[in-house]
Formats: sequence, structure tokens, C-alpha cells
Amino acid sequence: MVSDGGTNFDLDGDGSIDLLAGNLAHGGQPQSRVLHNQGLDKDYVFEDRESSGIMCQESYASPTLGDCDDDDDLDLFFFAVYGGARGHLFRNNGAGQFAQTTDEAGVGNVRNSCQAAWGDYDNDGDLDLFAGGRLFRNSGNKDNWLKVKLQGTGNVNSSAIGAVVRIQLGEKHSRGRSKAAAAVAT
Ligand SMILES: [Ca+2]
Ligand SMILES: [Ca+2]
Ligand SMILES: [Ca+2]
Repeated sequence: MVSDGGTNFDLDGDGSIDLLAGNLAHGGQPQSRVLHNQGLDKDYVFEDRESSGIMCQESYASPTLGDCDDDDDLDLFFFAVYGGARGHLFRNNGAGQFAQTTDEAGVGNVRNSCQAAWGDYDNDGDLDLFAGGRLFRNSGNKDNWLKVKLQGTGNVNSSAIGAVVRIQLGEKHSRGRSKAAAAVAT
């Protein structure tokens, strides 16, 4: 497997961190795949869930995750490094399966990109996409959102990057890991 990058995240919201391995996949080589962490009861052994709906394309590189539709699961933007090949957006159904929604989301013309990132550049509570030297503003929805500014002290880095934020509102639980100085929960 020719992996050009990977990432870890809680694919299905069960509290255990899963793995997503991105694969450049030259002809006949294995596709990108999801490895599901089966948690404490199974001694944290990973189950190979193969593509989990992520279509195969030669030239995929590092996967980039963010909850672009504010439904509390992480979605995937997979950019492509070869000229002419385009990146794709996959939405997570919350149970660990992905569906491609590139054109519907308006991000269908990102080609030959070497990196992508999610971030709320306009501070309106939804994640916007930076890819291929372009900025795609997310039109969002009318859900409420909460911005949490984290401050590390002592042995914790000053922006508390890596901290886990858990929020309970009635019966609903939300969880996020800080990768920047501010975390957003919906
Ligand atoms: Ca999980
Ligand atoms: Ca989502
Ligand atoms: Ca935004």
C-alpha cells in the first residue's frame, strides 16, 4: 500500500480513535481504507473496514477532516496531487460510512492540490475550506454554535492544542479535539 498520508479521528462517535489511511493507489494497488478501533472490550484491535464508501482515485494524498455540515461527525476532503485530477468531498453518515458530495457542496474544481485545511475564517460557526490555493466559504445552516477559547497553563501548551472539549446539552453530547487556539461545537 502506497500511503501518502493518514489521520486519526473518531469515525463513529463511540469514543475510540479510528484511523484513515490515504493511498495514492497506482493501478491495481489497494484503495484508501478505514481501520475501526474496536475499543477496550476488544483490546483496541482495529477492524479493516476497507473503503467505507470512499471512492478510489489515483493521486489521492493526505486526508483532511472537518465537520463541514455541523451534524457532529467528521467529513472528509481528499485532495489529489496529480495535474488534472480533482479533490473530492465525502460526508460521514455518523456510522462510519462516507458518501461523495463534491459537486453538491460546490467544491468540484480543486485540482492538483498539495494540501487542504478546514477553518472558520469568517467566524460564523461553520468550517470553510482552503484547497488548491482557493478559499471556499461554507454557506452553513441556522443551527446554534458555541466557540470555546482554550488557555493552557503549567505543562500544557498555551493554546491547549490537543485538549478534548466535551459538552452536554440535555441528552445530547458533543465532543471535539482542539487543533487550534479555538474549538467550535454545534
Ligand atoms: Ca470510533
Ligand atoms: Ca459532518
Ligand atoms: Ca465559516
